[in-house]
Amino acid sequence: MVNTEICDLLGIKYPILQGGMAWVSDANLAAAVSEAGGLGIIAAGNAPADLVEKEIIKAKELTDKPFGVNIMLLSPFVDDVVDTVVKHGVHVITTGAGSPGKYMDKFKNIGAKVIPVVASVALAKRMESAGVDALIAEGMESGGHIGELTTMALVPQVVDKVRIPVIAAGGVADGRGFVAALALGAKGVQMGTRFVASKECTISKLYKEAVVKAKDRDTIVTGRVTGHPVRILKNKLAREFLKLENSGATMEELEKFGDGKLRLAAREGDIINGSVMAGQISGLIKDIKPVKEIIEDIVKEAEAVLKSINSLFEGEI
Ligand code: TUI
Repeated sequence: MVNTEICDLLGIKYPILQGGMAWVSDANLAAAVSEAGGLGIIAAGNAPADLVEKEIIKAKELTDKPFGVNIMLLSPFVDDVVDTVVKHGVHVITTGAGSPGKYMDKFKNIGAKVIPVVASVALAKRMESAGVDALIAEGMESGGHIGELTTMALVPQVVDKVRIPVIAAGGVADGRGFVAALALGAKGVQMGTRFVASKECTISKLYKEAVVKAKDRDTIVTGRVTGHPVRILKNKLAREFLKLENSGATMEELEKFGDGKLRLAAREGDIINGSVMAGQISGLIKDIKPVKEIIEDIVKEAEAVLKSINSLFEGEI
């Protein structure tokens, strides 16, 4: 057993959240994670509100446990997605790629817990002042859109500067990472890539296998030039994107080139020309397991890790 204030805040058994990954985190994955005692999260990504609504309805059919929706604040449909989430009284709202400040009143009116993803201490403090319930401090080890700091450096600095609970994300995929996050002062973890390689994840098998096959240095960051750094697995698309970037292509050209590429990889299984977003921890992931096993193995492993660390301190005067 492991119990932190995140469990009580969100009404879940284990303080383990599943990252809201665009084109990946659907009702099926989210419901499986919530059923297994974690917090499943549906990703709105760049999807229109009616699609997000369908997933929310489906998740409610699949589980009666709490689940969340991640709102990607750069989405062209963000206002409609916010209204949909509010209409359905979603329990937990996480946000990414910006500040949810202007939507706070709407979320608070329905009693939802609001947990933005932050990549800096400054934004963490701003979000706390805006009245959010907790924070996800996400390091640059993560897949997808990232900040500049590593989880190791970011989490304790955020923890020291806010009073609300902090959840660590980026580079966590097993019991060791979970314990490390707790040691840094986090009250829970969010994992994305580990849940990509799960049975219940509905994306192309080829995408999952690419994660399992990946080694420690197989991810790369594109988009640094445009100010939208995105971590993906190295492939033809990554090489072409970087070439275009270094040739001085405009923001519009790069955006046009990147458009639809995540869907291409995740849903159509084109892992050569598509954008295979995945974290640095891919190299640690060696199998595709049921979600329940992933969560229970992490908790079991964490207990063993703690015992072995404890033994290092035994025998002291
Ligand atoms: O949002 C994510 N990860 C994502 S979103 C995404 S969809 C996408 N696809 C292509 C290009 C761009 C996005 C794929 N992966 N993680 C949460 C996250 N948020 N990481 C970093 C941030 C962040 C960055 C800057 C949050 C706020 C911020 O600045 C806001 C401000 O006001 O300072």
